[in-house]
Amino acid sequence: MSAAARPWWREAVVYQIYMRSFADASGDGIGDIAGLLARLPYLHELGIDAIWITPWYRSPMADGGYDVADYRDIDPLFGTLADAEGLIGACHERGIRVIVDLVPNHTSDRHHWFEAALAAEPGSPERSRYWFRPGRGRGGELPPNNWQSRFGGLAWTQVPDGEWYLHLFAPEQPDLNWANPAVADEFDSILRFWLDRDVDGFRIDVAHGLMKDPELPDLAQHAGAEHNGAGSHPHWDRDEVQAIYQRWRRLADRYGGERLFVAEAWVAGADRLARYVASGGLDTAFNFDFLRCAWDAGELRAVIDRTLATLGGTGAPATWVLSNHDVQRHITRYAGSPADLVRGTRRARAAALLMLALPGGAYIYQGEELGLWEVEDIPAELMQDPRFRLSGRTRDGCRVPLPWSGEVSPFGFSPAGAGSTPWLPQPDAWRAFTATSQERDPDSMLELYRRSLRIRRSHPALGDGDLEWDADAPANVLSFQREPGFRCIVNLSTSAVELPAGADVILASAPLAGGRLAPDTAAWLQLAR
Ligand code: TEU
Repeated sequence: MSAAARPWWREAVVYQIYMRSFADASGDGIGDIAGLLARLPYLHELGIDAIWITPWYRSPMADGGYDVADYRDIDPLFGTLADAEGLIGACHERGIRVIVDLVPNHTSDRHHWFEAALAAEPGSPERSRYWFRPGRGRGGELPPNNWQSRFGGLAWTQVPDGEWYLHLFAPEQPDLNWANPAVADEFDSILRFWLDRDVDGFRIDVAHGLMKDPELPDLAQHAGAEHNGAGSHPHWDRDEVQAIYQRWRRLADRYGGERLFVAEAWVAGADRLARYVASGGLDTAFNFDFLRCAWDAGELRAVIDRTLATLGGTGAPATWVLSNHDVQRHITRYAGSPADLVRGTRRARAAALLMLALPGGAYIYQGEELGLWEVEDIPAELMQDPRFRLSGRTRDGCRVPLPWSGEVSPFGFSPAGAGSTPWLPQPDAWRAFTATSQERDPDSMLELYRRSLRIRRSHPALGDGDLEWDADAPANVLSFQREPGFRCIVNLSTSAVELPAGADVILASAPLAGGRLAPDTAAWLQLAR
């Protein structure tokens, strides 16, 4: 496919906006649409193709907005629907596409459907939009089955009349019953609402969770994980979910304009993931195998090969992702134990060049371009993640508001003199990691991202396509070539390696020592024609 003929999303670099933590214009310590609008020049300068905005809808914020009370309105914390429309237009003027986050697995317990369900009788049509069931035991005092919430504890909560309702996440997030046609119709209408506002795509939250075995059987002891790899787990990655996505595909195709659906699906490996992008369903899926992979040449190569081989059969492009708002930031993940952030940062710089050189699209999570790490000392009383309350494990450490400028918190996140504090505390050490300070430093993480994205945009070998591994690469070195004339080399070994003769280094993640590539360093090379 020629570059002009292929859909934009086959090679897009998408920047994830976690709105609460991106930029605060109103001064309440929580990021908002006006803050994002004011920072569009920064994103443009960074050189990304699209932004994905995590849920901005009306929500009681029991799970940072992943508990939606009204899918057709914006939460007042973030702005208004008119602000959202204005933002979409402003992004398009700058050539930035907009992907919104669709949350179809569950609503908020404050959604009018759930309020109506609580007010209605057992067995009513209102209850049948969710999963209400009588309990077990003599007086129904035991939950209907043994399913567990992803956030910890039972996946069932009892209501005053004795019935129980299912929630695979927090109790404030009741699961919708996708076997009820009213649910599917409602989501068709929600998709149209946002397509009519000209969004370029949707990220599908918990895409692997929508269908449940209608018998709601107990999980076998060993099947408690997120998947069983066979399409028959009682509630994860069931084969029937694909019919929903085929229906959405048909709906979006009527709009034209290459709308993207990207699946957030935690499943058992590349084969299962390929189902989401095959046969007229979603377009791409987050490659969490890459995100979960250790800093190890053999393991990385195996994930890359498996990804490309499995997707090859579907025609869908690969995606690559290192961090998001649910997982430990990758600098910390790569820092090893005992945690060595210098080592973590060196590896993260090399990983960025690896990710951006691979065939397909890539996702950048806000702040990774600033070299931010996981904040691990947030006091318990300031934690906001519902998972912390339910299981003691928090995701707040990767959600701390960004440092933009200045020497003290809020580091330009909120306007000067706002008098508020950011909704999660920022480390003092981030004074050396603000966007403004990095803009002046050619060796900063920000400059590495800017330069690599600029090269990626203009180099004909990068983006969509394929790769060929270099058969002569030394042990623990990843080296691959892309045509025309490009090579990426990543040194995961413990000693420096020679670069091939006659190649020009176009970018390196660390200074080269006498033409040699140090450990935990990557380089992009232009090969002689
Ligand atoms: O996450 C879905 C999900 O399955 C998570 O539990 C994921 O496995 C875990 O966070 C990895 O550590 C999505 C959203 O990304 C997350 O922020 C929401 O809390 C969740 O859905 C519920 O909507």
